[in-house]
Amino acid sequence: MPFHFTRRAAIATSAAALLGRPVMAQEPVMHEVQMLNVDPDNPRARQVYIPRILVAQPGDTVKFVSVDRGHNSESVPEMMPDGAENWEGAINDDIEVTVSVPGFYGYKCTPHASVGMVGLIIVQGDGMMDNREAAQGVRQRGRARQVWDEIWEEVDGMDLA
Ligand SMILES: [Cu+2]
Repeated sequence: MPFHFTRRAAIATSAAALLGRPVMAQEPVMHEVQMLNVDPDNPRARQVYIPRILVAQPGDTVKFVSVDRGHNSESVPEMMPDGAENWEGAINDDIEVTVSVPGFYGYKCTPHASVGMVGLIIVQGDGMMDNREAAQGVRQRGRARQVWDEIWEEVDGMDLA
């Protein structure tokens, strides 16, 4: 029924215009996070995720790529939004994680968390800030504490709205 289709489309268009958003939902994106022994831009930084802060949209996939051996990605349950699924990759495995719940996702390399191999995924959308404080409030150990301080400071400077 072309008439109904057109009318519905027109309503959707005006609603989207009111919200200041594009009419069509964004296509899901595949992001990559590299697991590395050395940061290519800073040889003094060892055991790193690049990028260590990633901004994604609900429905996107994050692929952790085992560029160097000996690493994995494991979500930190206390640093996950309510309702989001935890993950635990095996050492040396590339894994793909689809993120659907807005919020802050903290993760770590199981063998290297204590030397600061940690990272953050921020999924934008309604409720994004709900676990922001809880994630930052998690007690960190060793070098991870310093890295998380740097991460949260960087997050504070980001325009995430
Ligand atoms: Cu590692």
